[in-house]
Order: sequence, then C-alpha cells, then structure tokens
Amino acid sequence: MNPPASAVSTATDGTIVVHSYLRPGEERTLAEDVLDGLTKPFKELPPKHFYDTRGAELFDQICELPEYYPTRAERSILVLHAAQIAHATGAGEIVELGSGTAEKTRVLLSALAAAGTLRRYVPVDVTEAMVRRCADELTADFGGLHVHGIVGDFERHLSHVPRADDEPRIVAFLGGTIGNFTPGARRRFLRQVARLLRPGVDHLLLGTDLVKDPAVLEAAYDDAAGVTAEFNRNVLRVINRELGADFEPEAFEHVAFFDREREWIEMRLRASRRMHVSIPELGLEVDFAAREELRTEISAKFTPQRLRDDLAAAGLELTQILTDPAGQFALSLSTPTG
Ligand code: SAH
Ligand code: AVI
Repeated sequence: MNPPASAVSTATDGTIVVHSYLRPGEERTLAEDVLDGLTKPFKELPPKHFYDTRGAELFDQICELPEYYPTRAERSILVLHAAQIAHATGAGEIVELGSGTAEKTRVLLSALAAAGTLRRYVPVDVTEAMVRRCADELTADFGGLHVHGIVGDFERHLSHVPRADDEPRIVAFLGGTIGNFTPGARRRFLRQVARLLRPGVDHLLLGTDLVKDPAVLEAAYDDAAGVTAEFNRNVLRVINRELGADFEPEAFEHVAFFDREREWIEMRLRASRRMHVSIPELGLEVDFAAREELRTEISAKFTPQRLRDDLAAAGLELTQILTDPAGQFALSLSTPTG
C-alpha cells in the first residue's frame, strides 16, 4: 500500500483521520483524461471532473430541484427501511463511495446508532472539502463516531480503505452514481468493491435509478432553472482553471436525452459555433465544428434484472431490493457469494 500524499488528523482525540491520495499536479487524472478525451473522434470527458467546490455546490442544488426526483426517492426508501437495514446487516461501520455531503447517509447512521452498533464511518470522495466537512459535522452529531476520511478516486484508491474490524460493514454507493459508469466498467468496478466485503458478513448497499417514462428522466437532467446546464458547463471551467484552457463555457449548449436502446441518460455540451480552444498545460489545440458535441456524462437506468445480472457478474448475490412508493428508485443489499 502506498503512503498517503498527505495525512492529516483534524481531531486531537483521534475521532477524525483524513488521508488524501490526490497529489497536486496529479489531481483526479484531469490532464490525462482531457488529453485522451478531447483527442478522440467523438470527444468525451469522464464525469468525476464536474466536482470541484462549485460543482459540488451545483450538485447540491440539483438535489433540491423539483424535476430531480432521485435524491428524494432514495431518501424516502432510507427513511422507511433504515431500521430494517440496520437489523439485517448488524453493521458497525459504513464505507461510503462518492459520499458528497452524506446528507442521506445520516438516516442510516441514525438507525445504526439506535441499534447500538455504530462505530466508524469511512467517506471516500474526490472533493476534499466535502470529506472534511462531513467528518466534522458527523463526529459533532454522532457521539463516539470515528471518521476515517479518504480524499481519493474510488476507481484508483479502494486499496486504501481501512481493513474491516470484527463487526459487519456496509459499503454504501448511493445516489445512482453507479449509473455514471459505462456497462463494462460498471461490472469491473463492482468486482473491486466486492473485494471490500466478507461473504456472509458484509453488505453492499447500492442505489440505482430505475427505467421510467423518458419525459420524466429528461426533465430531471434538463431542469427549467438551468442548474444542470451550469453543472454540465462547470467541467469546462475546471479545465480552464486547472489547465489554463480558454473554453468559453457560455458558448456551449447543455444537451440531455434518454437513449432508449441503451437505457441511459446522456449529457453533452454542444458547440454553438466553430471554435478553437487552446490548452497550454497540455500543449494541446482543439477544434470544435459548429454543433459538435462533447459527451460529459452517462447516467444508466436500471431494471431489477439488469441490477441482478451486474451484481452476479461481480460475484454478489442480491438479498433485498427496496423501492420508494412511486417505484422510481431502488436500494439493494447484496453480499459476496463467497
Ligand atoms: N452520494 C451522494 C453524492 C452523489 S454525487 C448522494 O447520493 O447524493 C457523486 C459524488 O461522487 C460527488 O460527491 C463526487 O465528488 C463523487 N465522485 C465522483 N466521481 C468520483 C470518483 N471517481 N472517486 C471518488 N468520488 C467521486
Ligand atoms: C451523481 N450522479 C448519480 C448524478 C446522476 O444523476 O447521474 C449526477 C447528475 N448529473 C446530472 N444531474 C445529476
């Protein structure tokens, strides 16, 4: 295991430890991803680069939008079933991938606290400010809770998740973020996640958005207030700031549509006219034709069968699938087949 790039204990009583694995200059592999993605025949960028501090704020605003139902739907499942999840898992620890503000996770932490098993929370996120903020807030709100925060990329740094102790663990991957992987990468990733779990002891708690009316899906990714459009353009601002590029974010239109064949939402940025962009840090010059599109995110939607098949391909057996009353979103529990 490589040592962390920086290890900072922020609490003198040892309740909080935050390790960062994102070295300056190597942050989030932005340079490699931009070089790779913008020189492809169909330009694309991975969605993890949306989430600088501004991107994280915009995502929070998205979660409050009337059109964006996934956060409310997943929260309602947790509110209804957290006590039962606590009972079924007996978990003493939650490792959360892409933890963000951990707002919904509080519902589960409360249920584990009420069951008397809660001991440790391990948030893993690329946005350092989020990891530190939720470590401070959660230790203040849950007496005796230990937080071991990991500032890192869940695709590259899962080996730094601390070993599980004697009590059962839940690895939580909420919000439908699993849908932001392409299907092959999704199964590879789930296989890596399964390695964090002990058969018959630990569980994966996975949030997946469900296939539904395309009009409902498209509205959720193209809201009337234009917040998702700003979130989408934010990736260009990140590239301008980090790599000295001269993208004009406002000259790109937000595009979001449901691909009915693949059953995923695709977000793109469309150049409103011909454009030439310089990215000095990479020595890269990029041309956009008028109306050329850059893919920035896919957000796959699931059927119970797709979920079961993906989990099975990763060596995980579905033990429970819970949905909200309107059937919009699913939370599932699974455990390694051994
Ligand atoms: N789990 C929260 C947040 C979802 S938003 C919820 O359900 O509301 C996605 C989160 O994953 C963001 O906080 C983002 O910073 C984080 N993220 C995205 N890609 C990541 C990666 N490759 N590694 C670690 N965190 C990532
Ligand atoms: C984080 N992820 C699950 C969100 C989603 O719905 O795919 C990101 C997002 N993109 C646009 N709106 C929200």
